[in-house]
Amino acid sequence: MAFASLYPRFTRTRRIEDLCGTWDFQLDPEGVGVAQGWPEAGLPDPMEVPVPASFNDLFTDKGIREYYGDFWYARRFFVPGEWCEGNLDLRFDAATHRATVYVNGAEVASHEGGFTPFVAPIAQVVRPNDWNLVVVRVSNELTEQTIPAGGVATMRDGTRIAAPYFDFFNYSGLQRPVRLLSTPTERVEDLSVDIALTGNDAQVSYAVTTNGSHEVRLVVTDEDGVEVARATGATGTLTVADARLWQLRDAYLYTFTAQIWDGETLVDEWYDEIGLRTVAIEGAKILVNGRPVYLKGFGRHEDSPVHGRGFDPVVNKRDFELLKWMGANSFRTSHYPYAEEQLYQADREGFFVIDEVAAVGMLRSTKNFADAVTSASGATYFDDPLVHEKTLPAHLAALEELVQRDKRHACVCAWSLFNEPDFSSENAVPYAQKVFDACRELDPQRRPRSYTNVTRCRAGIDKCTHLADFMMLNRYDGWYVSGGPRIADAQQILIEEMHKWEELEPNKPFMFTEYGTDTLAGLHKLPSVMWSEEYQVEFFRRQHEVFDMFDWVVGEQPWNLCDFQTGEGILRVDGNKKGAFTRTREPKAVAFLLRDRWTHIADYQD
Ligand code: GCB
Repeated sequence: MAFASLYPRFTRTRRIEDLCGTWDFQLDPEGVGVAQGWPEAGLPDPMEVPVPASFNDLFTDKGIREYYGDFWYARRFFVPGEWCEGNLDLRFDAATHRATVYVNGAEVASHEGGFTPFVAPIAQVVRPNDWNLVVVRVSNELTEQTIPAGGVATMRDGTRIAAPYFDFFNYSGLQRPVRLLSTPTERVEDLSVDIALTGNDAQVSYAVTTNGSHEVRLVVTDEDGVEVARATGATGTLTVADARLWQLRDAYLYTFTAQIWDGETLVDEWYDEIGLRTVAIEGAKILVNGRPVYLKGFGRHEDSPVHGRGFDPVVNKRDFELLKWMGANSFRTSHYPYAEEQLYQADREGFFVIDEVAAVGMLRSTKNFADAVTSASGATYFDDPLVHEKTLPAHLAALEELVQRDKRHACVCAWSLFNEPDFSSENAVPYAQKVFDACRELDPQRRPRSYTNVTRCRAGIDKCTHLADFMMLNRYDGWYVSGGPRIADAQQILIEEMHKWEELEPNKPFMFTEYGTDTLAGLHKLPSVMWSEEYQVEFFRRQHEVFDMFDWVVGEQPWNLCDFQTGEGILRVDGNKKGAFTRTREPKAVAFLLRDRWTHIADYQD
């Protein structure tokens, strides 16, 4: 698993073939693919699709858009003979939500979880210097025992459609790049770093994992390619003297190259770009390099027209430009691990990323946004023994893959272990404790851990707040609670709750990780009414007044950067409209309000 999480790098010893492009695609509603020999023969009646992309919005057919079940991808790929001397792997950056991979008919990998990478070792089954067939069976089904959680609705004619427990469309498919990787037999499989600062120097303790026993070296170069430190041995500490630190919105990255040497012969090398910084919590402050920060940014989605959740570097670039224009310095990867390229971009741009595992929907409800305020059924998610037996292992596995993949990123400054879980029951505590403990064990940098607290579990109801190193609140007072003419009440409700938090969790940093109102771009009203741009502006002004009353509020990330696609329903008009920008990335009035506010709040508060 460790090797799978290393981002593919072309080096003196490693080769990459990009397998993005046109693939065959076929739905399998009856689940007959295996019995009919699709893994060996390929797909009998395929359509063409681009990879990476979500398949849902490519076609004009509603049945395809809403399709729920197994679906298949296939393509041929050429394997250069000289690549067959060492390891050969197919790397899938993401297959949503689970996949089984066959090469030339042989099953070579299967993977659960739609937002983290995995590899299929294929050296034993390929024909060198020839064309080979890869066939992938993917499923987009979800249950209460999967991460994320969801259900299914069966129509009278037997058609099944997704009933996700979350407020975003269940986009699926091969949504991120696929690559063929050639690496030496003996190779670097993992690198961990932990950073401490002493005076102007950075001490980096590191661990390189290889699958062999030859000598390991770690070489560090600066952005000009000048060597600044090196060490020999699989584990150790090295010092970067006079280190230029990675700072919020002022990034600097060193290249760490892990090598294996056999005497004078280079066996393998792999590199990563790593920022030197520390993150800590001290009292009610979040510190980066020992300095208190104020976080400004958004909860986001990987979502855009036609591509769905398909990897899109153009949209990602635009989103970073919007964030910078507004004076933002952070975002949360709501509600799943984002493409690795986004994190590398955040590393380079100096953004503080709250990295979220896809543990969303742990609330007994098929519409968590509607039932988020009060429990509709009374039963809580964590009262079900199956959740502890089956969901917990899936959650821990998803967390392990996330931390393993993202542990070296300077931008990843905190982990979000759940989004809006129903922590109103004592039965949630042992579950949450295990997830928090696992995170601490897995992360060599011991970054702060948290989860977003849902309105339903306001101050005093949530049983797990003691576990969080800092608290993240998602609040919609003024929208789902006391909206419209009651907005002044909403503000009081929030102030009262904040005073309660002050008593319950004194000396702990808090931030708002969601607040917002659905707003139809272009709808104007004087005086404001719900759904108008003016109402969104008024709501934000009032929220900010409350945040500014409490100096232990150390950040604000409204919901959402952009409008995004969701399942259909009477509360959604072609998706969720809480964006500061439309789905096509045009600003609503509130974007200017945020820009004005955030360009006047310093990243560092010292
Ligand atoms: C929430 C969820 C988010 C929803 C949002 C909303 O609390 O975390 O996924 O989209 O509310 O707009 O209702």
